[in-house]
Amino acid sequence: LQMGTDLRTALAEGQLSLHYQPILNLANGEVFKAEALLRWQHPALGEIPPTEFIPVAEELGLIDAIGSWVFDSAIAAVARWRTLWPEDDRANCPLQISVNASPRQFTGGRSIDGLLARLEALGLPGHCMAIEITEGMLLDKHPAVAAQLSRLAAAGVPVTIDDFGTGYSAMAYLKRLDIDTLKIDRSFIRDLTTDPGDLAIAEAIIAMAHKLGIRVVAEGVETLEQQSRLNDAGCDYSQGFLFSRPLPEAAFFELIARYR
Ligand code: G
Ligand code: G
Ligand code: NA
Ligand code: MN
Repeated sequence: LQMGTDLRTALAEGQLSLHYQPILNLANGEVFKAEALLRWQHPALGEIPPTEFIPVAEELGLIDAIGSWVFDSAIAAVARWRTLWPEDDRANCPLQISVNASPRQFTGGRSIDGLLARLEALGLPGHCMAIEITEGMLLDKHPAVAAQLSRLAAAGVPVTIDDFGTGYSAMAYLKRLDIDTLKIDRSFIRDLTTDPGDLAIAEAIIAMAHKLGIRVVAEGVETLEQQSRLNDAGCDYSQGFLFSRPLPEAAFFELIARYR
């Protein structure tokens, strides 16, 4: 597989980068959260989307190395922000960057160990990071997943369920596991203002989450109408092209400096 060979080179030669998509706090208009999204600039083929190369990385056993690189790079970005804006020191954690994790990273890899060690080395509290996983990972009945989630919770690293509402899993895990945030999948947000069914689902997710002490991010918010409906429904955070596309670090820092 050519892509596998290229991916090894990409990691070694710095062709990977992270973009950051801000997550807006609807209650106060501030931005203290963002999602890190992996980008690969291939020297010959141009940008290759993560939906194409992440599955290859998983198959070839490269995902742990790439995942560790993602964790380290996201933590380094928080540390740089702290250096650039030393006055912005809310409890030592001026920014929370959430990173997507693949199942493999929870069931045998070393990247969770690496993440916790790196946070400690830089003196950053756990909530400077958050980990996004999908419901499917909780279905696998891997005892390793629950154990890793407990370790993250003990270290103060919040866990987000990504693409919430699209999986097949039962929701019992929501009270069993220490889940910080649900991210409503963007398929429910797209037609929110015209499809009463989508609005009902979003409202029900928000109400249920809040009763369980869980926060809610709406993903894929593209219009003001969607955002104000979500705000009316009590949604905590908005992420989507309306506020900002995923941005390179410098542009991301410039943008969020104006929202705090
Ligand atoms: O940014 P974009 O919409 O192209 O992302 C597409 C998909 O790739 C998303 O589902 C996202 O979760 C996944 N993805 C992006 N970055 C990472 C990453 O660092 N690790 C993993 N495992 N998945 C990622
Ligand atoms: O699967 P995951 O939720 O991690 O994927 C996040 C992806 O969603 C990112 O690749 C990002 O580019 C994309 N995304 C973020 N906001 C929007 C939006 O408002 N509209 C659309 N269509 N995609 C979005
Ligand atoms: Na995600
Ligand atoms: Mn999603």
